[in-house]
Amino acid sequence: MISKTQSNKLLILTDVQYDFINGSLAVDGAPEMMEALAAYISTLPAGTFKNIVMTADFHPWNHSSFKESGGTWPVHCLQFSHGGAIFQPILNAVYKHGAEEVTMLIKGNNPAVDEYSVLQNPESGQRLVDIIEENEIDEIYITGLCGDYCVGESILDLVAKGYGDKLRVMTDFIGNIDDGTVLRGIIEKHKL
Ligand code: VGL
Ligand code: ZN
Repeated sequence: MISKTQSNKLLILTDVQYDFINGSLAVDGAPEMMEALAAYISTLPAGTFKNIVMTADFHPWNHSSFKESGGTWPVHCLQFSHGGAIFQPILNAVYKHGAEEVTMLIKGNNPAVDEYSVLQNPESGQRLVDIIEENEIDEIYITGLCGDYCVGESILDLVAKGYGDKLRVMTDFIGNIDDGTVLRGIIEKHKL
């Protein structure tokens, strides 16, 4: 699929957190898919990705997206909880990969706002843009959970920032809450 070439590659692993895999907001098929993603990263030549960014939903206990606070979701990805932790097989694969830099970016930390896309978080969004620009990234590979929310919204924001031509959407490693319709719609609409 991906070879180590001269182009500077960034891998974005979106919200590969236990609550979306086998916790309170578990996505169908996510355990197998995320194991497969970890295995895939492990097979790549070291340093295929110059940069790896891992995003994390990082909610305070009273986050407005939770049902008990008037939102739509069950409690998930509480700050520093097990459910909010990064799936260990992926973390292991990432740390062994030999990227120049691995960066953790949080979002959803403000109780008043939901930030599906990492670019909606002011600090993390700016950091991601800086990483893309400073490393002269040519290709942005995006994976993770969930395609119809956080991955999809991040794709839309990256397209809006002008990075559509660099985007590579790895649908084999993106789990969806719906049947994939939302993500397919985004990919088709923006010709990704
Ligand atoms: C997400 C629902 C609520 C996601 C985050 O990561 O896609 N979905 N919070
Ligand atoms: Zn959330």
